[in-house]
Amino acid sequence: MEDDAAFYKELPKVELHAHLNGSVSVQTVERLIQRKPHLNIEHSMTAIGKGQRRTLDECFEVFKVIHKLVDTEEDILMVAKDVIKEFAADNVKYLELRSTPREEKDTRLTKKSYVEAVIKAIQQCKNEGVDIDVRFLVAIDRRNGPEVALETVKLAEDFMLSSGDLVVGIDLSGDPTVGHGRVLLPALERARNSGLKLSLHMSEVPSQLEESELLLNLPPDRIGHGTFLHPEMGGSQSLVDRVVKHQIPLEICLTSNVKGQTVPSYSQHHFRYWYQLGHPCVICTDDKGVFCTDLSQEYQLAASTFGLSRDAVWRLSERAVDCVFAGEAVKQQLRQKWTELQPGLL
Ligand code: 6MZ
Repeated sequence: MEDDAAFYKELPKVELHAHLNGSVSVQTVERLIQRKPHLNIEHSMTAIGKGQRRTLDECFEVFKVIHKLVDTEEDILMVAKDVIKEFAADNVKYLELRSTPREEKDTRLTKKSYVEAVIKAIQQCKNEGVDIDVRFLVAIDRRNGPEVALETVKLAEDFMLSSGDLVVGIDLSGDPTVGHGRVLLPALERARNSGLKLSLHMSEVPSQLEESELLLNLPPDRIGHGTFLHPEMGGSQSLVDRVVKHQIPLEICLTSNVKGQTVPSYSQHHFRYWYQLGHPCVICTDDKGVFCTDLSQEYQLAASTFGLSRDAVWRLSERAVDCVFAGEAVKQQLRQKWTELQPGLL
C-alpha cells in the first residue's frame, strides 16, 4: 500500500483545475491566521477534513472566510508561491492556476495588482528553479454579472499581451445556483475572439441544462465538472453528443464533488461514464486546501474506485498534456518529459 502511494506521488502530473484560494494549505492558513489574529478564524473554518461533507452552499461560505484572510498583495504573493511549490512537490509538472481578481478598498488591492501579484509569484518560482510550468486563468465569478465579466475579460486581454504567455485563458466559476450563463455570453465570446482559451464550469448542479446548451455554442475549450451533462444524471444525449463531437475535455474533481455532495459517492462519479466512452478526462483537485487532498491522492482514488491499472493511470496523466492551454511547443516539452520518466516508473 505504501509502495502504491509512492507510485502516485512519483507519477508526473498535470493540474488544470485549481482555484488559488481553494488550494491554500493548512500550513499557509496558519501563517495567514498569525498575520490576522483579530479575525478569530480557526482551521475548521477553512478546510473540510477526512470523512466530512458539506453542502455546496457551505463550501462557498468557506471561500468567503479564506478571502478575509487573503486580502493584500503580499498575501496573494505568499499564497500563490506556497501553492505552486506544493503542487511541484507533488510532482505536478504543469499547472494552470485560476483565480478571481478582487479589489479591497482597505488594503488598496486592485484587480490589476491582484493579477500582478499572481504573475509575480509564478515568475519568482521560476527564478528560484521550482520544477513546474505554471500558467494563469483569470476567473469570472458568475455571481457578479455581465459588466464585471466583461471587465475581467479586458483585464485578461491586457495581461495576455504583457505577461509573456503566462495568462492563457478565462475560467467561469462561482456558485452555480446563482445567476445565468446567458448574460455572460458576450464577455465569453469576446474572450474567445481575442485568443483566450475558455474553461467553463458547466452542469455542476442539476438545474443548468439550458445554460449548458448555450455555453456549448461557444464552444468552451474545457469543461469544469460537467456532472449533470449525461442522461443517467438527468442530462441529455444531445449534450453528450456535442461534447464528444467537439472533443471538449472534462476536468474531473472526485473529492470535491463527493465532499460538496453534488455526487453521492466515488463509485457513482461521472468519471466512469466519460472514461468508458474514451472521452478526454483530466483528473484535478479543484480546491486542494479546502477539500484536504492533493493530485496524487486524486489519481489513486480514481484508480482504486474504477479499477485502473498502472498503465491506464500513466496514460491518463499523459493524455492530460493534450488538454493544456499553453502552446504546442510546451506540449512537446511535456511529452518529452513523460517519455523520459516512464521507464523509471512502469
Ligand atoms: C464553482 C468554485 C468552486 O478565485 O478566490 N470556486 N466555483 N464550483 C466550485 N466547486 C467546489 N470551487 C471554487 O478561489 C475561490 C473561488 O473559486 C471558485 C469560487 O468562485 C470561489 O470563490 P479564488 O482564487
